Amino acid sequence: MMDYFLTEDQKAFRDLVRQIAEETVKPVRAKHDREGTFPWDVVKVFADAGFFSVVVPEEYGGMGLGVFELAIMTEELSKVCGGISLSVAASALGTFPILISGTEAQKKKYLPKLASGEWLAAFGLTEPAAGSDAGSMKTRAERKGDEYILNGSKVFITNGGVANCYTVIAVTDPSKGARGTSAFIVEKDFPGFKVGKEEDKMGIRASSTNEIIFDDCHVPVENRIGNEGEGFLVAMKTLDKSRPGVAAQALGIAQGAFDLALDYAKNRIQFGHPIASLQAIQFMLADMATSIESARALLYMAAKNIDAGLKNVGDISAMSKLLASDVAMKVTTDAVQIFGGYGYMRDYPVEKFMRDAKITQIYEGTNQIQRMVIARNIIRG
Ligand code: COS
Repeated sequence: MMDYFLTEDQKAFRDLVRQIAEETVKPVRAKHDREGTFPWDVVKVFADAGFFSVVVPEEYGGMGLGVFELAIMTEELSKVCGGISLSVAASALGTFPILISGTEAQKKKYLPKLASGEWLAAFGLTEPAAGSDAGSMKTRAERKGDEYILNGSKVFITNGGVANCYTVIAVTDPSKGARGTSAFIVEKDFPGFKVGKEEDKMGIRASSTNEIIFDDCHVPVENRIGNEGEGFLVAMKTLDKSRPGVAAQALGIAQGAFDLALDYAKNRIQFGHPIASLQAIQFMLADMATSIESARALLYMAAKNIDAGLKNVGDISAMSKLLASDVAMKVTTDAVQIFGGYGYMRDYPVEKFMRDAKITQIYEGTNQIQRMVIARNIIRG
C-alpha cells in the first residue's frame, strides 16, 4: 500500500478504528447480515470511542476533524463490514446540513447529542417518485404561525427508524421547483412523524433502511435550516461533503474483499501449487490492487481538497464516489471468482462484500448522476 503520509494523530485514529472493527464488528457481522438487524451493541462501542463526533467542531463536543478523517474511519470499518459502518456514516450525512447551514441555536441543541452518539441522525431527501430527480420532491411543508406542517414521505432512509432526528428537505413553495424547497430538523417524537416500511435488502443488511412518513407533522419554525427556498442547495452541499464517505465505504469493501482473496490465493492448492502462482490469478490480483490504490489516492486528495475549503467541490466529490464504487463492484466480483465455488457460499464472508458493494454504485446519487454532475462541472468550467 502506498504511503499517504498521515500525521501521527491520523495514524493513531486509524489504528484505533481498525482495532475496534476487528474486535467488535467482525464477530457479529455475519449474524447482523443474516438476520438484517441493527447493531446497537456495536453502536454503543462506536459512541464511546467518539466515532460519531469526527466532523463536529470541538466547541460542540466533537473532534473538530474533517471529511478526510471521516473517510479514514469509514474505510477501516467497511473493510470489516460495509453495513455496520453505515450507522456512523449515515449519522454524519444527517449531521452535515446542521454543520453547513444550521443556526447557532440548532448547533448548540443538536450537535453535542449527535457527537456523543446519544442521538443518531439521518438524512431525508429521496421520495418514491423523486430519486435521481431530487428536485421533483412532493413532501410539503406549509407554514402555520410559528410551525411548519409537513405532509408526505421519504423512502430508503439509511438509519431510518433508529435515528432520533432527521434532516429533511420539503417543498415550501410549489411554484418554484427546487428553489421552492427548504430544509428542516425533524425529531422522531414530533407529532405526526411516523416510521414506515423497513426494507429487506440485498446487502448492507446490518444497516436500517426505512420509509419515514409525515402525517400533519408539526415542526417548529426554529427547526428550519437556512432560509426558505434554500433546501435543495443545502441538500446539494451536503452531498458534496458526504459522497466521499460513500467512496470510503466502497474503498473499504474493496480492500476487505481483496485481502480475503489474496490470502485465499496464497493458500488454496490446485495443480500442486497455491493458485497465486498462476498468472491468471496474478493478473487479477494486480488489477485489483491497482484499481484500489487509484480509488484511494483520488478519495484522499478529494477529501483533503474539501477540508482545505476548495470551492465547487461537486465534481471531485462525485469523481471519488464514482471511481471507488465501480472499483468496489469489480474487485468484490473478482474476489468471489478467485474463491471459486467457495466464494459463492454463505459460509465464506466474501459473497457479502459483493452484495454490500452494489449499493455504493446506486445511493447518494447513482453513478449515472455522478457522471452528469462531473460533466456539468467540467463543461461549465
Ligand atoms: N452546490 C451548490 N449549488 C448547487 C449544486 C451544488 N453542488 N448542485 C446544484 N446546485 C444549484 C444549481 O446551481 C441550481 O441553482 P439555480 O437554480 O440558481 O440555477 C440549483 O441548485 C438546481 O440545480 P440543477 O439545475 O443542477 O438541478 P437538476 O434538477 O437539473 O439536477 C442533480 C440536479 C441531478 C445534480 C440533483 O438532482 C442530484 O444530485 N440528484 C441525485 C440526488 C441524490 O444524490 N440522491 C441520493 C439520495 S440522498 S442520500
